Amino acid sequence: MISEKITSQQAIDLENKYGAHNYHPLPVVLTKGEGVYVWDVEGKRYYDFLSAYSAVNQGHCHPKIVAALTAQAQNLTLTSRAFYNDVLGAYEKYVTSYFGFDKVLPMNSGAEAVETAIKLCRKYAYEQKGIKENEAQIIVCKNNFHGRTTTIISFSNDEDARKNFGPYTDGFIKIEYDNLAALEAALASSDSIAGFLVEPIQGEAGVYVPTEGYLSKAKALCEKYGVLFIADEVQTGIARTGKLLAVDHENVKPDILILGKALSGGAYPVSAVLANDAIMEVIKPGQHGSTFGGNPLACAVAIAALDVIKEENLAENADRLGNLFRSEIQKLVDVNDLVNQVRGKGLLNAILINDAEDSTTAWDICLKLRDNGLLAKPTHGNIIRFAPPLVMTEAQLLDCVSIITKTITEFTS
Ligand code: IF1
Repeated sequence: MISEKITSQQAIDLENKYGAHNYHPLPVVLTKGEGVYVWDVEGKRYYDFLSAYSAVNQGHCHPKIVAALTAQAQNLTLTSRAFYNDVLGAYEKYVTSYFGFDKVLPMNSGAEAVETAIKLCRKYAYEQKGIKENEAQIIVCKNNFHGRTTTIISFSNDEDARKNFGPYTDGFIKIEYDNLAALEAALASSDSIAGFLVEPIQGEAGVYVPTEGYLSKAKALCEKYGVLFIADEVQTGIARTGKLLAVDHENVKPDILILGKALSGGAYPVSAVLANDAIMEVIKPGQHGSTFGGNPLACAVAIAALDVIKEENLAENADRLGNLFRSEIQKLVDVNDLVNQVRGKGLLNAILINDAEDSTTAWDICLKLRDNGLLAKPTHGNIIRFAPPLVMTEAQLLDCVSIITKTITEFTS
């Protein structure tokens, strides 16, 4: 237990010296989170406008989720799946009926759930569709982000994410996002197409919301060609975009649904893959698993986290506040040349800074936002993502709009 208080600089120095440099964090050192707020070690309070990349939709340290975590932690945290326990089945019943699928395969990180969905899709293709073994192809979109394992970065086109991590995993076809003609061409290109893996909104790419109808038409094309529609809702799910799932905006039911992040409200790594029996039953004992997957602590936390989403009407709140946020920030876009566009859905939004992708302007603006009490971080180059916890009130949102407006208006590079 670290007992003595350390300064921000001491904490930064420790991470620099003893930690891998796989991130370039904004220089702020946090020590407490509650609801929409976080505090740094010097006691300064900030609005959190990143929500740990949409893992803290329910707000930091939500009392109901923390209570579930601490209660379960007093009894039983991990059994492995070598034995049954009294929480996993109850969670599986709860989460499958919550999202409307027959079965769930519980994992821990989002990337693990994406990997699980890939394995499930391939196995279904070989054993149910008769695709020749080792020849299954999965269609993915350019500028995707689905995690950082070797297979997942094999189908990334982000050089930072994939360079010098080869040799790469085969079996993926990259197409243009939000392009139905490209999707149909790929679907028709071979009899070995097993699945289409897609983010309903491309988050890391810069919050790209596809054309209205893209998801429902893409699903219809997948049905036409007998290909599984796999929705990666790790970032867009759990009420973030103003509906329980982003695919709900178009009433699309994926064949395979991938969840993570806010499935636990940020209190514990919990991810999940949901599918109906015809697909999920291709996995037999010993063919997939994980030490921590579906552990009692994760299940207790996830039940509480999902309860909160419904009890506090967080999807409706995200929808209403998202519309308010975009309409308010649009007023800034209309008068300030530094901001080209505001885009998003629900409380997953981003602004496009009018500067070169490799400029430091977005970063410098985030440093000023920090000084003004709001934490956000650029995604690619000149795009700043804004994703506060969904428990935000209208008054707090308008306070944040004025911080963003003030910061951008006063910003001189
Ligand atoms: C980082 C952002 C990136 C995801 C989608 C799967 C995963 C993610 C749609 C994997 C994870 C995180 C990873 C984190 C930054 C953040 C992120 F878009 F959310 F901001 F990178 F794109 N599918 N996204 O967004 O889940 O294994 O991380 O639990 O790696 O820098 P994970």
